[in-house]
Amino acid sequence: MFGFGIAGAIGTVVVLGLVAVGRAGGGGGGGGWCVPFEVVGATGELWTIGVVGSQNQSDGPDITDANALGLQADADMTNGGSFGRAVSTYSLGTGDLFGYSNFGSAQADATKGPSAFARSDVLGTWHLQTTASVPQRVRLMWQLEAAGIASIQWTLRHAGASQLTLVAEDSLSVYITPETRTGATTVMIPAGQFQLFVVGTVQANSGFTNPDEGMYRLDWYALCIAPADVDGSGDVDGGDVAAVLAAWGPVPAFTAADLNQDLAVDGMDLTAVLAEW
Ligand SMILES: [Ca+2]
Ligand SMILES: [Ca+2]
Repeated sequence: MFGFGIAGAIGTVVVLGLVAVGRAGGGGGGGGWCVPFEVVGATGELWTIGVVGSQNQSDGPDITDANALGLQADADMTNGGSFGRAVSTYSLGTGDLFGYSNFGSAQADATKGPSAFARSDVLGTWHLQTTASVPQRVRLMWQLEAAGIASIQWTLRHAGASQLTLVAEDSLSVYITPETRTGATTVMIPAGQFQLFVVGTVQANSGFTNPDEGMYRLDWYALCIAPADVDGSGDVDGGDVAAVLAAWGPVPAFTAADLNQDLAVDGMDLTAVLAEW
């Protein structure tokens, strides 16, 4: 399932003399440090257009609008002999780790008629709450895929008292040529609320030179790791001490070496790393 090395990134973490995590083996109740987020709300739209034009395009679009996120939006129609199909769906998992997955596709089959068009979109914000009341280190991992005429983007922001602050983001847009993009980052985040924003679109058109099918997909995961594992290597060792020393002084929010998130990397952070060696 995790084709981009989650298990390898986690490995086994030893803290305070206890074997704390053995996620790759899957046994013993699993868990890791925590599941970083829980969903406290969602707003947005998930909708599709499956249009099927007649020869003279006199048939207008047929829109399926599923405002209640969590429902699958699906349009599948034939009209005037043409055929278009679009679908967008998403799922959330909060078992061993927090996961979000979104898929959209569009097909327009010219063999069944002229000028078929289909489109699928997602525009949503998921409101997340950290499950811990103290700063925690979170490993973010994602994979983006797109083909045809498609784009997909995610953005994670911290909801501060007066503003939203970017934590991490990535996007992928393609024209015809399929692409896959994977990424990972380790961030130290304060307790509180966050927003996961996702926007994606895909379309297909059989009446022109555009491809008659397309897709986008986003798989996004977040999990807690050892707070002192500054570089996300799976161990707390000299590499983490070096990372703390390299970042010494005032730092911006979410800096990996700022364990207590007081916007400074100093002796308190170094002490915290040494305590979890
Ligand atoms: Ca480390
Ligand atoms: Ca600090």
